Formats: sequence, C-alpha cells, structure tokens
Amino acid sequence: MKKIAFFIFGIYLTTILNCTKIAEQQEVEKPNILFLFTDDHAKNALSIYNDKLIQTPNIDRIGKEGMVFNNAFVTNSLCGPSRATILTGKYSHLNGFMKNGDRFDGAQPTFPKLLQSAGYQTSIVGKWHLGTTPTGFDYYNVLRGQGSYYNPLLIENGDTVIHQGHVTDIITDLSINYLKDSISDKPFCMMVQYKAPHRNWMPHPRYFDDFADDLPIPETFYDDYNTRSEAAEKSDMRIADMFLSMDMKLMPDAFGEDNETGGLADFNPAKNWENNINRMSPEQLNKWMTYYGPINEFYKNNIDNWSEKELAEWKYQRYMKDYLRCVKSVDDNIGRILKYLEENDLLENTLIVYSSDQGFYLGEHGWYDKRFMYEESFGTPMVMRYPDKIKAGSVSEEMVMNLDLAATFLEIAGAPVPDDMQGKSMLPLFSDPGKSDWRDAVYYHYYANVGWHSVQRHEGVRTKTHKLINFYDLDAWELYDLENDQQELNNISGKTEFVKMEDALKNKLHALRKEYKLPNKN
Ligand code: SGN
Ligand code: CA
Repeated sequence: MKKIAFFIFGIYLTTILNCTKIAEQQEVEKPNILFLFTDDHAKNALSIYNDKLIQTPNIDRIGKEGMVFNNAFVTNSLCGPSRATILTGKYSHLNGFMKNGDRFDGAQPTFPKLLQSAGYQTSIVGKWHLGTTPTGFDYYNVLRGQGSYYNPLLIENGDTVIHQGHVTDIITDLSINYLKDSISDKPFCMMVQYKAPHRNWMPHPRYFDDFADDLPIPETFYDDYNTRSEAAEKSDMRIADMFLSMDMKLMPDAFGEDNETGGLADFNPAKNWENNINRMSPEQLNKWMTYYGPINEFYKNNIDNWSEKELAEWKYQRYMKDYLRCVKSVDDNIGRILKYLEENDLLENTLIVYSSDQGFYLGEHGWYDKRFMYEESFGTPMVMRYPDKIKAGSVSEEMVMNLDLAATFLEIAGAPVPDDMQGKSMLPLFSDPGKSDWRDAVYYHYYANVGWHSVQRHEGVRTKTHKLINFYDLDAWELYDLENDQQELNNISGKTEFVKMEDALKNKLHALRKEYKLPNKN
C-alpha cells in the first residue's frame, strides 16, 4: 500500500515538475523586443542599402545577421503620424493622429499596452512627439516635443530633467541604464527613439572631422519638376532655400538677415538658432566655434562672388556633412547597445528592429525633408535580427509597412492581434522572405498641407512596378513606372498608352480605401 502511495506521489511530482518546466520554457521562449528608431533617416545614408555616402557597420550588422527589408514604406511620411501608426497598427484616419500638432489619444489600444497585458515590461526612451503623456509603458523617459540636440530636457515618468551632453549619447545612456537597473525576469519591450538625424542636424564635436571631403551631388539635384503636377513646384523644401542661420549654422555677423520662412510666415529661423546656441555650455560653444568659426569666415569671404548654383551646392555640402555626422553618432551608439546586449546574454533572445519614422531627401529632386509619396521619403529603413526565426543574410523584397510592426510584435510575443489592427504580422516573411501572397499594393495618405514645407495633401497606391499619386486638392494625378523610371522623373499619367494601367491602379486605390475604411470624402 505504502509502495503504491509512493508511486502515485512520484508520478504526481514528476507531472508538476514537468508542467513548471514547460511554463518556464514558455516564459523563456518569449523574446525581448528592442525597437531602435530614428527620425528622418534616409535609406541612402545607411550602408546596408547604399554605401556611397556613409558606413554604418552597427545598424548593418542587425540586417546582416538577420533580414533587410528593401521595400519598407510608411502610411503617412511625417513624425507624429508615423509613430501613431506604429503604436496602433492603424492608418492615421483611424488612430486620429493625421499631422504633427495633433494630440494622440492615449486611451486607445496600442501594442505596448497589449504586450503589458501579455506579461511584458514595457519602456520608451527618447523622442515621443505625440502631444499627450505616453500610456502603456512601465517606464518612459521622453524628450519634450522635438527635443534639443544639446543639453536636452527629458520627462521621466512625469518628472522633468535637463541632461548635460549630446542627445544621441544621452538617449543611449538612459536606455542602457534602464536595462541594467530595472529589467526584471519578465520579457521586455523597449523602444529607443533617437532625435537624430532630424533637422537642424547639430552633431557632437567628436564628429566634426568626419566627412571632410565633398559629397557627390545627386543626379536629380536640378530636377525642374517639368512632368509633374504643380505640387512639387508649390512645395518649400529646396536645399537652395535652406536657412543660413539654423541650417547652415552661420552666426549673425555672416548671414545678416535670414529671410526664408520654410513655408511658415511667422517663423524666425535666426531666433530659433539663437535658442539652440544659448543651450550650450561655454565649453560646448567653444568647441562648436572652433569648427564653425572658420566656416563662417569662408562664407563671408566668398558669398559675394558665388552664383546661385554655387551657393546651393555649398548649402548641400554643409547640410549633408552635418546630417551624416548625426547618423554616424546614432550608428556608434547603436553599437554600444548591441555590445551591452551581447555582454549580458541578451542578444540571441531579443528581436532587434531598426527603423526610422520615414525616409528623407538628401538632395534628390533638390530637396531635404519628406512628406511626398516619392520613394526617398515614402520608403524607410527596416532591418530585423532574431536568430531563432530569421536566418542571417535574409533579404525581403516584399512591400512591408510601419503599419505591420504592431501585429509583428504581438505575434512574436504570443499575444492576440486585435481584429481591427490594419497591419499584417511580418512573421511569415521571416521564414519565407518572398512569400507570394504577401501583399500586392500599399496605400499612402499625407494630410499636413498647411504649415511647414507647403506640401499638398495626397494619397496614392504603389505596386511592385508602378505608383499612382492623387493630389486631390489640385485635382492632379501622377503615375510612375518604377521599373523603367526609378527616380520618378517621368510622370506618365494621362498618356494614352498607359490608360489601362492607370485605370487599374485607380481601381486598386478605390479598393484599398474601402479595405482600410477611409471615409468617403477626404
Ligand atoms: C520641424 C522642422 C521641419 C520638419 C518638421 C517635421 N522645422 O518643424 O523642417 O519638416 O519638424 O519633422 S525645424 O525648425 O524644427 O527644424 S518631423 O520629423 O517632426 O515630422
Ligand atoms: Ca521624422
């Protein structure tokens, strides 16, 4: 009798132990999620996409040891809208954040909230820019508004603190400190969101000597927009018109009066620049002037002899060098984070994603900034590493979107994806990067037609081979053949030989509007 009791007890114990083991294993199998994110990072300034301008070995590493998405797009190429789409997995018209300045409704479901309910420890450090207080995070430490490059102010779970130093280093320090001090035995989801390389591109002094040589002028720098609708011509984002003060970093003795407005009648760039300078400590300003002082003199000595073209090309070089220096410091700092993960045994069980809130113009079509549905700003970098599910060296040409991230994160965490999320989990692409039934078209909609840079509202559809754009306030259409006209210079809308294609794309646009529940009128 005793023997039988022992035997039964033995079985009982083994079963309990096994169950606990399975539960533990399931806990362990939930990967951490690390979302590394920048602001305005063009694919052309990321060497895994294009190594002509810069080397970014650390971000490249994520892609090389995982998957590079060559065709990742955004729903609405602007900061706040992109962030709101990522959090909610919904287009702007449904998450309510259509343009910068809107206020994010933090009561709505977001992927961090859903991960929290699924047992994750969630945190966000860096740029937020959604107006309202972050919700769904166990920890937040975010920049106020756009944030400053030097000695930025951050709000840590409600408390405001000014940090000394350069914003890219600070965001990294705060992120690593949080990982060190506060990560529990729960899986974590951390969003590290850099301000760089957003305007006005103020690098850390340790990068002043980088990019000493002039950079190549893009082939389309002198685009005259002659086949396009009026929208391109009406916009205000030409490098030639950049501010001498805050963009070129000239001092008042060199630029005299800075008359450009960037499309905003009441914006005072010189005042904005002065505020930036005033944030610096005497030591920082001293280092700054050691580098920019001679540039100031160079400009003063040459401006009277320069043609318009020479001035535009000088502005291009100034812009690009500071932009690339800011990217370089993001890459170095991401290297620090990867090193921390590696040294703390966190590299293999973490899904690491790198992306940006949208792409950016680096002189293509004569522009900086974003907003348009053309490839440079509609596209965004996207690389992912998670050795358990992604083979090193994978590349996907499928059209994915920032809209898909929420569903991807939830699925990998084993949490249900709500039916009303509009993106698709990218997990099937991890094992089958060229999945044939993935998606045949993507829909885009930009709304911020007043204010900065004067870009008309537009919507459009892109397939693997074509793009149709409707600037509806102008009643104008543009159609591009992406296979034969990669730079989108030749608008073929309305041309008889392409009527069939244009009609098919209009039908597709209509179908996507319906699928994504766009209201009947814009
Ligand atoms: C600021 C910039 C604009 C930029 C918007 C949006 N002006 O207003 O050039 O287009 O941000 O950028 S600046 O005076 O701050 O430089 S976004 O990334 O936030 O959408
Ligand atoms: Ca941005």
